[in-house]
Amino acid sequence: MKLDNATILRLAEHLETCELEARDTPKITDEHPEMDWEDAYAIQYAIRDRKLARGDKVVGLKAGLTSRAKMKQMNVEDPVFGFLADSFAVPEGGEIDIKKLIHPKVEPEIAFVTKAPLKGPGCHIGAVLAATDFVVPAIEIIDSRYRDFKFDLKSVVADNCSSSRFVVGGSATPIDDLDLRTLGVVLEKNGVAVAIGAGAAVLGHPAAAIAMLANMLGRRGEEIPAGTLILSGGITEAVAVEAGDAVSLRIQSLGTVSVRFN
Ligand code: 0L1
Ligand code: MG
Repeated sequence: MKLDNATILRLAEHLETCELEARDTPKITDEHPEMDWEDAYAIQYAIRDRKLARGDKVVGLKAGLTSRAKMKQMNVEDPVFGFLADSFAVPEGGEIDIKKLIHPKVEPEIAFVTKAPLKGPGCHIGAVLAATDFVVPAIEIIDSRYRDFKFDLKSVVADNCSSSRFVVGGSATPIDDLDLRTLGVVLEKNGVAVAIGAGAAVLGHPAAAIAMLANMLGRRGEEIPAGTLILSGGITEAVAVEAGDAVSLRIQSLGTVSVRFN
């Protein structure tokens, strides 16, 4: 690690305050170019600790930047992971007050819920499929705290990978007879299709993102517990939204999920 503990805690407080007060900031590596990956995840975990201390619960995990479209949009090469707190959850069909966010974008995702723990290293797609209870369609709302979404990967990781809100659909689908790679995905904004894709856009198979996450956590001595909700990553590039927008996601065989911004 390159940063001392006081700096980690100060940066966590800074980024979380930006999140809670909906204001942006230059990326933190401008001030700390020496920051390494351990520092980046230490800041993210310190944000998580701040939320837990305030009574939030961690209800899930997310893999980010798992599709070529997202990597290209953000000009980065590697996936990342973050956590989901209960305060991020929005009910299906619910409304989000855009004044509480900075510059939100929506992403169409397949969310997994596990029925058995997953632990890397060595986790693979087969293990993920065996440990999956069901999948649900999900809209992730990302809202980078960095000005104009301009960042590098370490700054993104520290900022909990732009996590902001998420909405999951109400119908749980077991995966036994599904090929998640070929499921068609249509994201609509105000009734117009704005992004179209298929499950395979996420690392060739959305379960590969979950295996990657288990392996990344395994290197830290952590596992994915049974009963965890996991967003496997945006299938298309993220789409900007503004007040008045209604967003709806339809995933073949999995159903729909929607959210409005006011
Ligand atoms: O969920 C994601 O893929 C977000 C990763 C963080 C980068 C971004 O803000 O797009
Ligand atoms: Mg995402």
